[in-house]
Amino acid sequence: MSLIDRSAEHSSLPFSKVDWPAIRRDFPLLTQQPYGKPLAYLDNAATTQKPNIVIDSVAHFYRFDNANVHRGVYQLSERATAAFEAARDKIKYFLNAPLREEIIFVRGATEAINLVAQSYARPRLKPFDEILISAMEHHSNIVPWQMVCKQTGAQLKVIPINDNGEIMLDSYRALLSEKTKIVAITHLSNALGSIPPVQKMITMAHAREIPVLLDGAQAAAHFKVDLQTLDCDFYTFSGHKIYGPTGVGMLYGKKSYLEAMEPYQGGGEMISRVSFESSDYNSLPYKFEAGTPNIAGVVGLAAALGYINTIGLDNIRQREQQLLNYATQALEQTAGLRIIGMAKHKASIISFVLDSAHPHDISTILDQQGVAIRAGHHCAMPLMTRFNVPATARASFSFYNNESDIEQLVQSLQLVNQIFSGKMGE
Ligand code: 7TS
Repeated sequence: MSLIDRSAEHSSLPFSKVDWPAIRRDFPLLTQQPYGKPLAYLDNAATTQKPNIVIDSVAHFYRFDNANVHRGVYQLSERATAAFEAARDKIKYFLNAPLREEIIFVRGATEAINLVAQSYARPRLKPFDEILISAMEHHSNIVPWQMVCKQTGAQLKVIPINDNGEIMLDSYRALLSEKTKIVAITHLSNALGSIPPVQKMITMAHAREIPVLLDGAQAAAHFKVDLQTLDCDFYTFSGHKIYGPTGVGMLYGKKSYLEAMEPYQGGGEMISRVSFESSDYNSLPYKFEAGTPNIAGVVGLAAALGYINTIGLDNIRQREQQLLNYATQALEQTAGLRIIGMAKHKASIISFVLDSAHPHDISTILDQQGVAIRAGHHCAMPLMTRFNVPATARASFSFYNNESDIEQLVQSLQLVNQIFSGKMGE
């Protein structure tokens, strides 16, 4: 166990006192030695590893508390319900959301965006209305809107980005119009690491009374998100990218919007009365939570948020910025390497290409050196087109990574260069 104080919900530990090596030891998977090499897990943007406290809380739930929620009147069910609803409060505080009923449990960011697309946008949009997204969205924040466009005749408009991977605010301003019915943008690009100026963008959209959805799938794990300050209308993140289990995530929506929306999934739990003629929907948040939820996942997610709070998101941000700077400098010195995405405001995600090798070859060779990175289009194919590359290699860092992981990455890239320049064994 690390030496951080788990009794405090919010850590007051100063940065210099945080024991990062001890924190790394909280993650049992990281001690593996693939091919006999230390594991440098650098695919945190795809999913994060889980600390013992999360693994243990899920196991504890199944061992001692497992029952369905909101239905049984026996002790076990009441305990499961209490744990489930306590997690909702935890998320509310984690994001500084105004109300607990504004937090809806879903499978993940993908399901949350589909929910807003189908329940908010679909019934309201008319032909030639516009949905505004950015050029650096994940497919999860593109395809659900394309589906709504097909269903309603609305049109998808795209805010361009500059060569550094930054939103072009003047173009955004010009694209906002009375036709714009919703703006949906990422809070942190999974493929570039760019952090868009979302606060400004929300203010600009709100000046025209246009609601804004922020895709926080990446952001929530890297820096403090304060929904009352941001004032966005919808926000989402996935549990598995924030040290929690897979298959669980959350959607925040302003109560006024959620109340006016019809659910797009029907089933148990989301109704207050059913007859064969008609049904009345349950109150918020349950009206959007049809069926048995991922209860153990929700419990694990609450444990993950508690864990993050004990380290402190400010400490996490500072540590990850150190790693980002260290890695950026080291990678820039690697022959033939070009970083894609040099935004001024970035989190710890670095996409790059090498002159000598295709990203898939890079990641295969790196794997044999114990380095796990992602290669491909990162579910952001239009972004690859924007930068005129078929794919990139991507290293994404968590606070549990360290300088040795980065050195292992850089040395392995030098090996790739040697192999592909035919200099091996000379
Ligand atoms: N939005 C962003 C910005 C993402 O990075 C991802 C997943 C999603 C939405 C979808 O999240 P899900 O949990 O619902 O799947 N991003 C990645 C990635 O970069 N590599 O694998 C998944």
